[in-house]
Order: sequence, then structure tokens, then C-alpha cells
Amino acid sequence: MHQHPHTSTADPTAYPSRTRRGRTGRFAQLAAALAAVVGLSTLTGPGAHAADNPYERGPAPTESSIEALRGPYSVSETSVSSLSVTGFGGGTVYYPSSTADGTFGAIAISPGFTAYQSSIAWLGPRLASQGFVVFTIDTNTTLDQPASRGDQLLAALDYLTGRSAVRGRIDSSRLGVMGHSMGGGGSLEAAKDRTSLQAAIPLTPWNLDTTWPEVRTPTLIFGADGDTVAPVSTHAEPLYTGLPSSLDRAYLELNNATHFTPNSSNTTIAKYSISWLKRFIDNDTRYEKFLCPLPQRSLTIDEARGNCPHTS
Ligand code: 9J3
Ligand code: ZN
Repeated sequence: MHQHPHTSTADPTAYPSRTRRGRTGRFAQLAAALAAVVGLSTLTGPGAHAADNPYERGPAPTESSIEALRGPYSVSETSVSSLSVTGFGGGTVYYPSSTADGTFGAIAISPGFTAYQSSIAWLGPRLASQGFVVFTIDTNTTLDQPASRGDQLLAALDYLTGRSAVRGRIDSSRLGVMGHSMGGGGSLEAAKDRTSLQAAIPLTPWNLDTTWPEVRTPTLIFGADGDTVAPVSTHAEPLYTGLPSSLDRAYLELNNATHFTPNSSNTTIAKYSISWLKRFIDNDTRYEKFLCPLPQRSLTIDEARGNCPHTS
């Protein structure tokens, strides 16, 4: 849970006591001592929380702030030519324009079979505006299979943190992966290969391998009830079940949705993805309330599975 170490250090005797002090002075001294006992977070702004969790970014979230088309950060973008990189096909980096809040976590996102970064582009500014560096990539060829897409997601993250123009804006210990279809299958491959990744979000994933006992990365899988390309019964659901039961994991099945629902702006995908990334990449427990208890069945969610509360 959320720790408040400063409250345990509160010590009224730390305030200097002076002899020549009037009525007002004594009142101020008493008030300061009381404040120290109650906890300074009651008197200060968001900075008090930032001190608790150095990775927390942005204001306290609300249902409407995670559903909004844009979050609190203005977003800049820069394109990365395929000719300037190896191991993946280039892409576009979306990132908070300001450097005033320090570094951010970063994620790479892969498109699916035969598709380009344009098919997942909506996620770039949507997620970056909440306080992440987001790299939507092209793959080396549009026919690359999930294992290759996993390698390419990792190559993209390595480029992003090691050589890109925005590397100084990224905390390289806080990284995640997402992807659509074979790119979603690839995001599991990436997590399997690099257990230091802190979040994975496969979107209507496609992968013939449904056994993932090696994964240590908190994973949120989106399925679509009407998916006939990667039916949930043979892809999303067994992929979820194939993760360790001890892992922080969730499965959300979109209602009235198809394989291609993740290819356009979607509030349900956005709000739970933002919450998952914040919770596990930024350790931001302010977002736990959107994930646990699991969402109820609704017009947008057909089924929800997962462990609550989260353990990591
Ligand atoms: O990336 C995808 O959309 C995978 C679904 C697919 O068409 O697989 C067929 C081999
Ligand atoms: Zn189902």
C-alpha cells in the first residue's frame, strides 16, 4: 500500500522553542507541531505524494481523466526512419513536451500481421499525454511472426533508451510493451525474453503458443467477443490462462467488438491500459481503484478476469 514515511519522522521537538514569543507565536508553534503529527501531506500539494513515490506523474486521476481523449501533458512527436535503426522498422515517438516533471516510463507498441504503425497510432498521443514516452513501431516486414515482433519491440526499447533523441527523458528501468494481434502475441514474447519489463498489454492477441510460465511481467490482455480472426477461445483466453496464476494479470473481453477494434480510438482500451501502465510502470497506486475490484459486465465489457488486489 501507499507508504507515508514522512509521517513517522514527525517530531514536535524538532521545532525550535524560543522564549520571547507572544500569543500568536505560541499558536503558530502549536499549529506547526500539530501539523507535523497529523502529517505534512495535509498541508502540501502533489509534491508530498511525489516524495512517497518518485515515479508518480500528473494529478490524481478520476474516471473522466482516464476516459478523456487527452491527459494532462502536451505531446510532441518525432519520427524515426527505418534507415536509421536496426532490429525493427522505425516508427514514431510520442512524448510529453515538458521536461519539468523529470523522466517518464516508456512503452513500445507493435502493429499486427500485414499492418503498419498507422493501425495503432491513436495510442501514441492518448497514452503519452498521460505521462509516458510511447513508441509506435513498424516491423521489418509486415509478415513477421509474433516471436520476431517480440524481438523487435525489445530492439525498439533499446533504441529508445540508448540512442534516441528522447533518451534523456526516459527512466530506462520503467519499460513496457503493447501490441495488436501478432503484435500482442509479440508483446508476450518480449515479456518472456526480458523479465525486467514492468507491464505488457496484448490487444486482441494472436499467438499459437499458449504456455507462458516464464512471464514475470504484469499483463493485461484484451479480447474481443466478436473476434473471428483470433477468436478469444483459441487466443486471448488461453494466453491469459497460460500466464502464471501467481502473476498480476487481467483479462478484459470487449463487448460488441471485433479483431480490429484496437485499431481505432477506444475509451475502454484506453482507460484500462492507462491504469495498468500507471499502476505497474509508475507503481502508481492511485490507479488501483480503476482495476480492482474488476470491472462489472457492461455495455463495453463482456467478461473480466484477474487477481485482486494486486501483489506487486
Ligand atoms: O496480426 C494479426 O492480425 C494476426 C491474425 C492473422 O491474420 O493471422 C493469420 C495467420
Ligand atoms: Zn470469454
